[in-house]
Amino acid sequence: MCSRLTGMAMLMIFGLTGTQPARAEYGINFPPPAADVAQEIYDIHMLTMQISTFLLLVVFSIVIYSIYFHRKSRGYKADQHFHNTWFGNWSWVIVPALVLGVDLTIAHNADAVLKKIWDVPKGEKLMDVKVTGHQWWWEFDYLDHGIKVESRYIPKEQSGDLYLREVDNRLVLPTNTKIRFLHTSADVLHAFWVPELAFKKDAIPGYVTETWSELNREGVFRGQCAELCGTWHSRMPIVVESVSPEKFQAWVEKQQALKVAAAEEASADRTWSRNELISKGKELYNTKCGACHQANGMGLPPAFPPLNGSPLVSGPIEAHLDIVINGKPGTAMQAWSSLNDLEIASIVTYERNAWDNNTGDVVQPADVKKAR
Ligand code: HEC
Ligand SMILES: [Cu+2]
Repeated sequence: MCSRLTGMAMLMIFGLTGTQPARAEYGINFPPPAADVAQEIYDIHMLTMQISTFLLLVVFSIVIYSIYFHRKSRGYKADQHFHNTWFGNWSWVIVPALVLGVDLTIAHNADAVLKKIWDVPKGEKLMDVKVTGHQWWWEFDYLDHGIKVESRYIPKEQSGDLYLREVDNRLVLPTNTKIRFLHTSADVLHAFWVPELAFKKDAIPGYVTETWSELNREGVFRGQCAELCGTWHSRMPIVVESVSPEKFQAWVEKQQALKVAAAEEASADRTWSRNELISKGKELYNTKCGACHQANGMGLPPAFPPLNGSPLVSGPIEAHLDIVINGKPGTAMQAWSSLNDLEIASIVTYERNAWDNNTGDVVQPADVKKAR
């Protein structure tokens, strides 16, 4: 706390002496922006800090001076005629007018920058990225490239110092490219927030809203879900990896190749062994389902039911496939139909054989295809 206060005092003092963003090194200012509009926000922040620091110094100097020199023990007699002087009369108007002038200066700047942020450039093609918030992970659809990225936090054992700040798959974006973000949510309110990109935007179920940004430097920028969205709101970090357009193109090609390979692997002609399905299924279950149903299958009742010992999971395969493929409307159990046949087959096989669920059942991709 103490070092924080010292840091803040330093920030205020240094805030007065320069306009370069070097103060970020103190670690308590905004992170250095990575987009022009973000820089403008940063500049407004610094302007405001400088004005308020200046006013603070003026006011406190007068207060401290008065307390010391005008104290009773010194025999100070209060001026009985101040209000009859010209300044005594007019200061009540002049001072508020000056303060209002300062306020309006800040407001005018802020308004101009806000307009820039909210007005997505018209008349040119922007790169489109659809950002969908889920409990509790992010889905990024690169609409122009046919790529989907699922981004989830990494557990403490693997993330070390970056706990709740690192993800398995980053949002890779090119520099010097205008990008339009389309925000929506699959369940409850979330908010996409990466300070270096300039904006914070709510993800609202049933609505699509847009923002835009243009990165001006490479780097790794970390943000968070900024709308309380349930138990693991804290497990929704966002990591943007900003790379040159050439590196981005190479990344896109690699993702597209991976997608083709996965689709080929999943094609229903192949019959998989029980062990193959279980080991694939375990990994998929732990990343995609474990947040709610837990790695040990015990869920978190009453919100999230256990799958261990669940009559549905050890009952007919059709009903099990049905809830996984179609979800259960009105609950947190979403439809997982975007997973391919092999993925669903392995997860379902795993659930039917994991923990105490020794059904011995094997579900093949062909069964999933039929159930869709
Ligand atoms: C965001 C939380 C969440 C995630 C993630 C999730 N589920 Fe669920 N799941 C639920 C909830 C809530 C229910 C209970 C729905 C209801 O009210 O019947 C449920 C129910 C189920 C059931 C039925 C259990 C029973 O006994 O009725 C199965 C099977 C199931 N989920 C499988 C999965 C699989 C497979 C995945 C991953 C691909 C998954 N779930 C991911 C929340 C989740
Ligand atoms: Cu969230």
